Amino acid sequence: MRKIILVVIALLLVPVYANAHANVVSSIPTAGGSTSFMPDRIQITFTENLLQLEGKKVNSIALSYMKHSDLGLAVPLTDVKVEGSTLSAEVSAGQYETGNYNVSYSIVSADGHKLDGSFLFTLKSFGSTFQSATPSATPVPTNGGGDGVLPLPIVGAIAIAVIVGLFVAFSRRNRSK
Ligand SMILES: [Cu+2]
Repeated sequence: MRKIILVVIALLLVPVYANAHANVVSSIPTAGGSTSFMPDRIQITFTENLLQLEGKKVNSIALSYMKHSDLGLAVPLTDVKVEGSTLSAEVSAGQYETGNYNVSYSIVSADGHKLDGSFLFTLKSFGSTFQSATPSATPVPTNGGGDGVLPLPIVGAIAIAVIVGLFVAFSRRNRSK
């Protein structure tokens, strides 16, 4: 009888475990927040430890300056590190323009589940530096790995704009009836 109870408990626990997907707990800078200085490291902490495989790039993080809403300029990141449930990378030394920056990440939690996402933060002070010794390292434009391929956050933004546009058009048409 005790064995049966244990099996039942084990079976009940399986879906709970399978649904324990990683989520973002916190980040530096705060998602959707604003900051006076570009931090020397971008950092994201998840609800679960991240998977690490020797010699394989399982988890990635990228930073881009959203010069215009439709254009992201990649900001070089180095020293990508996974420590438990935290993914971080060093921001290249230099000066950074004020405006919106997008952090995108692609991780695999220890249970093998993949999670992609992104968030924005705003740099408030022009020319903010975190290492004034380095004169200038303005974000360098890149093609993001493929000509004509829009980064996912931008595709998402366009999709939202289209949906909002359709919604507005639809509700206007309904009102005029
Ligand atoms: Cu999971």
